[in-house]
Amino acid sequence: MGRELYSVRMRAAAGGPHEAGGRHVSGAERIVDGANVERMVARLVRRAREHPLGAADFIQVTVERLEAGRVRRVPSLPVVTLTTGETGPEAARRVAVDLLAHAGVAPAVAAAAVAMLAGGPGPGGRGLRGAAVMDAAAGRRLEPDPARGVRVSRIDWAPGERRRLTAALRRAGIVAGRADRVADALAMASKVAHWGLPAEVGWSDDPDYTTGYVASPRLGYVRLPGIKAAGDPRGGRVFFGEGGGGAPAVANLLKGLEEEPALVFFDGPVRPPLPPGEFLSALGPARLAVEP
Ligand code: WAQ
Ligand code: MG
Repeated sequence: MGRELYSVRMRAAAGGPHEAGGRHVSGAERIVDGANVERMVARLVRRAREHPLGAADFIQVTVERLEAGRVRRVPSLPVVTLTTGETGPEAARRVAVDLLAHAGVAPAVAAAAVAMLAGGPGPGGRGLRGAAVMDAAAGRRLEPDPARGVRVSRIDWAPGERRRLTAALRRAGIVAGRADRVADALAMASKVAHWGLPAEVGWSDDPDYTTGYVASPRLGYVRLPGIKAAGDPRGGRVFFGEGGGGAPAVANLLKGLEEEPALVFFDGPVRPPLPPGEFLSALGPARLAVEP
C-alpha cells in the first residue's frame, strides 16, 4: 500500500437520516490506498442498496485521508466457533453470559447486557447505530450518548490480511458467504480488545444472520451460532468498560475507538468448531469480577 491511506465509511438508513429518526440499515468501514477509493465507494453504496434489511433512502459515504504514520497495527484475536447452533437461542445466550463472566464481567451485568440485546438495545426496542458501553462491574452505561452508542471507526484489515483470514476460515469450515461478515466483526473486536476493553458481546440485527460472538483479550473471538432465531430483527453490540478511571478516561478511550485509525493483521489461529462445555472447562473457574 502506498503512502496515501483513506478511510472510506458508509452508513445507510430508511425513513430519513439516522439523526432525523431514520432506521439504521447498514454500515461499513474500510481503509484503502488512493488508487482504490472510487471502487470502494461504489462497492459500499451497492452493499447499502442491496441490504437484506431493505430499502435505504439515506446513504452517506465519507472519504477521508489518513496520516499513514498515525495508523496503529493491531493483531487479530484468535477465532473459535462453539457448537451452539443445535440447542436454540436460550442456551447460546447462557453460554454468552458464562463467557463474559470468564472475561471479568459481573454475571448479573452480563445477563442484563444479553437481555438488552435480545429486546433491542435502542429506544422502543429498535437498534442502535453504535455499541452500548456498560461498566463491567456496575452495569451503568458509560457512553456519552446512549441513544447512539459508540461507533468503532477507521478500522480495516491491512493489505492481504483479509485474504489470509478468509483462507483460515475456509479451512475451519466457515464458508465464503459468511467470511466477510466474520472479517468485519473480528477486525472491530480486535481493535476494541487492543484498546483495552475487557469484553464485548454482539449479534447482528439482520433477520437472517443468527451467529453472534463474545470477544475479549482472554477468550479471543468466540462465535456463537444460533444466538437468535431466524427472522428476528433485533441485535446490537455491548462493549464492557471499566468506569473506575472516571468519566474523562472513559471518554478518551471511546474517542480513540471512533477516531484513531487502525489496521489489523491476521495473527491466527482459527480453531475448528467445539462444544461450549469443552471450551469453558479449559478456561478454569470464572475470574471474580471487580467490586463495583
Ligand atoms: N461500531 C459499534 N457498533 C456497531 C458498529 C460499529 N462500527 N457497526 C455495527 N454496530 C452495532 C450496531 O448497533 C448494529 O445495529 C449492530 O452492531 C449489528 O451490526 O459470524 O453483522 O453489522 O463471526 O448487523 C457478528 C458475528 C455479526 C459474525 C455482527 O452486526 C460471525 C453483525 P451488524
Ligand atoms: Mg446489520
